[in-house]
Amino acid sequence: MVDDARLAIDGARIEAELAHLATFTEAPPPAVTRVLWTPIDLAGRAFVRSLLEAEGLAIRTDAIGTIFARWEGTIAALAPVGSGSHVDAIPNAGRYDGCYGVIGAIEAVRALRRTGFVPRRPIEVVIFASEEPTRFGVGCVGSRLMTGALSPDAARQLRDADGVSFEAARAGAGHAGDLESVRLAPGAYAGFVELHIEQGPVLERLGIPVGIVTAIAAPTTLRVTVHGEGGHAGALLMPDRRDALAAAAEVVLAVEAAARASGAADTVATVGQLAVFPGAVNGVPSRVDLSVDARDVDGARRDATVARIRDAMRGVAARRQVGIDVEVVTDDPPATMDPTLVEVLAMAAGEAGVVSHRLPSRAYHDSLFMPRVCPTAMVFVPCRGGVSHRPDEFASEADMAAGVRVLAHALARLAS
Ligand code: HGY
Ligand code: MN
Ligand code: MN
Repeated sequence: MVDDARLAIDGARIEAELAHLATFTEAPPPAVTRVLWTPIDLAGRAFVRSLLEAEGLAIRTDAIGTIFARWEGTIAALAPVGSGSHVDAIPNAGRYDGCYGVIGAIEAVRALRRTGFVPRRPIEVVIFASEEPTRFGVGCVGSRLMTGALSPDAARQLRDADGVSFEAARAGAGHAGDLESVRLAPGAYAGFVELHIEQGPVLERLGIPVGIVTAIAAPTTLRVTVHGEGGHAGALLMPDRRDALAAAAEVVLAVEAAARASGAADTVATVGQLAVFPGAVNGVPSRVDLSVDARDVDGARRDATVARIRDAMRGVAARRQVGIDVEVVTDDPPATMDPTLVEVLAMAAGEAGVVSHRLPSRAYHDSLFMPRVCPTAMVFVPCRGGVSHRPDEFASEADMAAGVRVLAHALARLAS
């Protein structure tokens, strides 16, 4: 444990480092777009790596670019306690999602070292590769490979929208080594705590600066292709049409209706991507590719929602005489946070003199997969209006410092 009075958390430095990290973007500020293994992504990761090097941590990178920075403990043989998150960002996102958990973990380590605290157990900052599904359609590829939730062979099958294979993109980013080496050995971590913005409105509405996550919702992600029949927008008469986009429009509304029909606030479903072929003003669409992301903290309820979506698609296909192909891209169970770690976080919040509140995470994180290899928990801070995955995403310096303070106390407890 550490004396809270000696724990100096520099909120201004957290904000400044997040502001600098946000300059590594393919989108015009204040938007942040940082897609896996693009030059911008690699530059952003190099900046974060420089912060870890400045702190004198021992750094290694795995075969897909996840960065591990270790603060050795007095008993090096003990498994480390880890903390970290991701720095990749979906198109037109904000600067806090993932990045706050990385910069915050670094600030927690810096603050602990300044108190003279000496960990028995090593502490490791982890910057996962590929938390967002943007490039290869699958989220958390790094933590999936680390925890066995995705096989190396399945990863090798992944291709991006330009047809670039996972392996070609990985090599292009300068990452060597076989994918099998990414898998963590059993017991690789004694525990893992991820710091993150809530990406929802609960903490702000309650006026509480820190959240302790109890469970993480998980998505079923579908790739849907609607096959109709194209034709001339003028000459093809309405009774003869099998318009793929009109059918897809019914699918989009059915996805929304299926989530609402669950009657639970935690059930959500989204069609975030939709591509029309041939995409001509005067051409009847012959094919539509769309994505479905259906989530819940309750696995059975989520699966029932997906079943309703599939039923609705079968109905659309029959009524409109179109083909609808459905590929399951991800279908993971939700995760429950480790009860012991949850209590450690509650005690850490007490030591930090910070009011905390327990809540589920409706966004997923790498901490959805880390429970497969070690006890895992998360610390949340509020984000303004509950907004995330948007350029106006915002977390206050005071709340961010409070979250880091709780994380620092938790790491001190877990590493002692
Ligand atoms: O989609 C999510 O929940 C996360 O931001 N990848
Ligand atoms: Mn995200
Ligand atoms: Mn995130």
